[in-house]
Amino acid sequence: MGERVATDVDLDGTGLRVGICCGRFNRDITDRLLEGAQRGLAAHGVAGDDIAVLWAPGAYELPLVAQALVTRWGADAVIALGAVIRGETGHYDFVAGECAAGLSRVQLDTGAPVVFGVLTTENREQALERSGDEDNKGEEGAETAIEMVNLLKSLPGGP
Ligand code: INI
Repeated sequence: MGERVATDVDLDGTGLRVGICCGRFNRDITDRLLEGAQRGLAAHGVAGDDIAVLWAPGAYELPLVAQALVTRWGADAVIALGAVIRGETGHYDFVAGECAAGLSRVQLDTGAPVVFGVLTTENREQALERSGDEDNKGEEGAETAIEMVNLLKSLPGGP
């Protein structure tokens, strides 16, 4: 789990609906991120029935799926999981950049937090390191999703 400064962060996920969209590209890595995200959500009280998992071809498609999870399934937050590895693609910058920009747009357009759990690494080894038991960006993403929903709920007029 990544290092966080201790604050009064609310990580109670009870009753939250969380969508997870995963890229099948580099699936050995994204499977590990998904396991981490599910572990993190369960640890903070999100019920299995309140989690939807959708698989897209690759990271480039994740923004559209994230949008559908919010607008059509009613997700309170979405965790987007993917792995874009520079050494293995000539169009790394396009795939990673459009994925990041699209996910950001979805969260601003819908008002629902969309977590960027997409690994963008130089090589496979780095991607494995960031999807392991100690350091897992999927698990970290689960906490970010819950924290953001609760943060927004705490504001007057929040969801
Ligand atoms: N998609 C990924 O998720 N990771 C990659 O590393 C990757 N590479 O290497 O190209 C990748 N490409 C596929 C892309 O996301 C789309 O699925 C495809 O371009 C069709 O739109």
